[in-house]
Amino acid sequence: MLVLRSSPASPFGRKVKMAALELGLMERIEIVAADTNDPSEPLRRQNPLGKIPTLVLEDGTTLFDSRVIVEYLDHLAGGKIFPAGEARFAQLRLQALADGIADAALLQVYEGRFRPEEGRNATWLAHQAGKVTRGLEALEAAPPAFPDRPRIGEIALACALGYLDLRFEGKWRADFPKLVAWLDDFAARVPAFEATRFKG
Ligand SMILES: N[C@@H](CCC(=O)N[C@@H](CS)C(=O)NCC(=O)O)C(=O)O
Repeated sequence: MLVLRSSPASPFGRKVKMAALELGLMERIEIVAADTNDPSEPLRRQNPLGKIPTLVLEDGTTLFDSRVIVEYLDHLAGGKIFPAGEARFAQLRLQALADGIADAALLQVYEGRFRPEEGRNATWLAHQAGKVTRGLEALEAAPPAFPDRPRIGEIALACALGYLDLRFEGKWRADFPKLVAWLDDFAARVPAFEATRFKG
């Protein structure tokens, strides 16, 4: 079995789980929850960065981060969610943008979690929020069309939007109606999205 160290709320862990479901690999993966704040967590030996998702292979080799893991899973499945040729770069770019939105959102969450209120930096929070807003504006201007099966860029985007719903009470929805419609369509066509939703 492959072991995925993750947590239910992680947008990057969700991306890996959705990719595994889409690729038909979920039966080969055991998900073991990781506490990234626990200094005694084996995760810190599995991934010196102490980050999730981290994938432990059968021979003990570990793979991180999520972009490497999804490429590995796609390789195991014979190449389904990373298209060939020019289309590959459009998907990699979309994944980078979606992951960047999730990263900037996560950093805002961490600012609230790790810093006492009086130490929080409003300028830095606004800097991160700007990345999310500009990313969503770019996507709203041209929501990515996707064919019958989602590819890695679209999977990453759904996870980033799902994370904004989870941690920011879906406030983005008021300003980005085309992306709301895009996510509704994605959720209707890709059961793996609902199957990996964290409701807590
Ligand atoms: N670029 C990484 C980002 C992973 C990441 O930021 N994971 C968060 C949880 S969603 C984490 O492990 N945070 C704990 C920490 O930074 O110590 C990826 O794509 O996997």
